[in-house]
Amino acid sequence: MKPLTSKERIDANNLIAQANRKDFDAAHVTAVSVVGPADSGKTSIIEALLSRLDPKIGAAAIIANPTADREVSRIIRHGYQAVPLLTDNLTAIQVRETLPRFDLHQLDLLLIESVYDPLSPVEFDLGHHIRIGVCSAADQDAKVAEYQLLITTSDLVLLTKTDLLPLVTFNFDVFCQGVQRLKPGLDVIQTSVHRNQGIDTWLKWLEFHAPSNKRTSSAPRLFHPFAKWFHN
Ligand SMILES: Nc1nc2c(ncn2[C@@H]2O[C@H](COP(=O)(O)OP(=O)(O)O)[C@@H](O)[C@H]2O)c(=O)[nH]1
Ligand SMILES: [Mg+2]
Repeated sequence: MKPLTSKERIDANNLIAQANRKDFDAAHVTAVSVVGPADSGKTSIIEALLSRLDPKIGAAAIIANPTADREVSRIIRHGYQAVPLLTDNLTAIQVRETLPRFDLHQLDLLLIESVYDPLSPVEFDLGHHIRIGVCSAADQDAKVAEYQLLITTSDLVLLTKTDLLPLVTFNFDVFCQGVQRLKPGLDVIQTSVHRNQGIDTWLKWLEFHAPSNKRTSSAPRLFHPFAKWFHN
């Protein structure tokens, strides 16, 4: 059989991504893609978010990277379901194959962590509603210029590990200018899981942007865009 061209693969991926999003909408699940380079702090911010989440909110995660089977334990220990996918190039098709493992109707929030590799950014729509681009203060400030697809497809950027800022040459203004050049108006939130900084701001941002107002009036309203997702 003739191998698919790159365009055919992306078209097929995007069709499946639409089917995923339809299923998430039908079950009133907000799907949040969390993407960034390896070691940028993605699992750490997901853990920090889950530890602040109101227990009434049904949440789960898909963790996609070559060592994901070890990383899922970091999510499970917070009491949430997490499914590993051993891949460094996540596709909507792989997400779809994983969905039967979740009871979507019990979920409000599905976090999908995957690795961004600027050299192979092929299938990128996973069927999510919101994409969080993750960059780290341990990286170089100007390197964001190489992360074009990550930034342009993100709805928010988290700059992680900001507790390191006094120790490294990373310039926050240079980083923000790089982000603005790629996608003017995109918000950047600074986070540090070590200092517990920025996590509540991120959670509030998510609460505000979740497309959860699609719940019907008869359905149980676990949350709405202005409801609190986190507990104090
Ligand atoms: N200093 C500092 N290190 C962090 C922070 N968040 C994560 N890390 C460290 O960065 C490394 C990679 O984190 P991880 O969450 O596994 O990254 P992932 O590969 O993007 O999921 C680990 O050694 C973490 O302890 C942070 O806020 N500050
Ligand atoms: Mg991870």
